[in-house]
Amino acid sequence: MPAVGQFTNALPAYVTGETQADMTAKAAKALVGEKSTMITLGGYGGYVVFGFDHTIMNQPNKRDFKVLGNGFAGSSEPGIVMVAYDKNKNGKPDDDEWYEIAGSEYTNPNTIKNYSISYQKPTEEDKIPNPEYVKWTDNQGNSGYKTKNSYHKQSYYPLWFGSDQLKFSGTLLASNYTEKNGIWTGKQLAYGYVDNAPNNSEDSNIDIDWAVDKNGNPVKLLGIDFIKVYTATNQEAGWLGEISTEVAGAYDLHL
Ligand SMILES: [Ca+2]
Ligand SMILES: [Ca+2]
Ligand SMILES: [Ca+2]
Repeated sequence: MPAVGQFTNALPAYVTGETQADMTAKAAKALVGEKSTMITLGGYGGYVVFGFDHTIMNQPNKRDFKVLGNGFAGSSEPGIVMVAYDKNKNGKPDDDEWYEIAGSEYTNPNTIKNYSISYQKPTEEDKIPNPEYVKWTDNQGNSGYKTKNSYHKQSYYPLWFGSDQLKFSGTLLASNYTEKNGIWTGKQLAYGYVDNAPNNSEDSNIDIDWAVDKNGNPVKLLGIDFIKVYTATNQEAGWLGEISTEVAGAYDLHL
């Protein structure tokens, strides 16, 4: 379920009449297998959940898995990772099986825990560009707009979703993009995020030992069976559009 974004309904492509299940199948086709391609998560909170065909073991003192994105120096659109170990072996990630990976910004004073945001479905699609395209409000008393740009003309609101309000919650990281002379640069975070460090970098590898519970206490997991990734920042970066995490598959570093 992506949030509002300039590649929503495009990566993967939505065709009129398709359902959430159809879109999930398209996302799976993009992410699963050796020849994976990208999906977009849109703005803050947009997410994807996927599982593996085996448990990725938590090896001591080693990073255990990697989620692929398209980050490179100056283009970091961090996504937060949640992990689940299928403790009750029912083949599903149950609510009480999820833990957050505490990346480098987890204890940053500018990080907001228990953040939530709501996006209102747009009523005007033909006005392009539109700086006041989709209104959002959050639980911190803030509100603003997601913009529509001239490059991407389709609706940025997930059209298969049956409600006029999209709501997401989680941890919010501080905006990491800055502009200088018309050039937008996204500062790379140290570790623990998706679509942040390049795929071929150690910095994009994740250690299951970084998992924490709701109170921030470290948890000892034998391994993980499921991953959730969601866009961690709520930022519009001028002509670049919204900052949105891309995901292009994942793998076990021990195989
Ligand atoms: Ca480990
Ligand atoms: Ca990206
Ligand atoms: Ca389970």
